[in-house]
Amino acid sequence: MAIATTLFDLTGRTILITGASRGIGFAMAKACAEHGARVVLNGRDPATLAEKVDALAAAGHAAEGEAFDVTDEAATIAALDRIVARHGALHGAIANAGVQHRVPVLDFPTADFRRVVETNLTACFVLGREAAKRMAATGGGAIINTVSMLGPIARPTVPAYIAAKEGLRALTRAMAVELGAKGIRVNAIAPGYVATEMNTALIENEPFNAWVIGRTPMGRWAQPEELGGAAVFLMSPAGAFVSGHILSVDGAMSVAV
Ligand code: GCO
Repeated sequence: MAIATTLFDLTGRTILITGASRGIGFAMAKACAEHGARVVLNGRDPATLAEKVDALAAAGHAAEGEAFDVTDEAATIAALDRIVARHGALHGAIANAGVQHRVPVLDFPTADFRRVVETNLTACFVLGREAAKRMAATGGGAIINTVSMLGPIARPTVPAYIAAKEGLRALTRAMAVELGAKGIRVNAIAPGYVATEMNTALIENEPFNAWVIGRTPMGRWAQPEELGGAAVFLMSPAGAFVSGHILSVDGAMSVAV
C-alpha cells in the first residue's frame, strides 16, 4: 500500500528559477510546481517567459514571471524584492541561467571569457548572496546552482564555461559552510549532456553526437525533464540535511573511462 508522504512536498514554498524559459531551467520549474511550489520563472525575454508561465498556470500550477538579465545586479535585487513583497518570503532559488561559447583556447577572446564567467559564475554569486539575505530574514531556505559534469573533467574549446562551472562548484561549498547556521542549504546539480537548445549544434554534429552516446554508459543524451527530480529532492524536506553537495545527473558519464 502506498504511504502518503510529504517528503517531496514543496507546498507553501516560493522558488525562483533563473534561465527558466527553456531547457533545464523550465524542467526544474515545472517539476517544483508539480510538487506544490509557487514558482517564479526568470528569463531575459518577457514574451518567451510569459509563454512558459502561462503553460504552467494553464496546468493549474502557481507560476509567475520575473524578466531580467541575471548579470544586471540591480535588476536581480529589484526582482527579489518584488517576490518577497508579493509573497512574504523566498524559500528557494535555483541559479540556473548560463551561456556557452565554443572556441579553441588559443583563439578564445578575453571579452567572451569575461562574459561567460560573468553569467555562469558571478551572476550566480549575486543571486545566491541576495537570495540568502532574504531567506535568512524569514527562517532559511535552499539554493541550487546548476553546474556541469565539466569542471573536474574537461573537453577542448569550452575553457570559459569549464572554469566558471568549476568555480561555481567551489562557490556552492563556500556558501554552504557559511549559511548553514542561518538555515540555508546550498547545493549544486551537475548535468551531463542534455538535449537542450544550448546543445543543439552538438546534437546535430554527428561525430559529437556519436561520441556522447558512446561515452555515456546509459547510451543517450538526457532529456531536460530528467533534471527535475534532482531539483525537487534538493528543494524538499527529503533534502533537509543535504548541503554542500554536487548531485550528478549524467548517466554515469563522469565516472566512465
Ligand atoms: C559542451 C556542452 C556542455 C554541456 C554540459 C556537459 O559544449 O560540451 O555545452 O558544456 O552543456 O555542460 O556537462
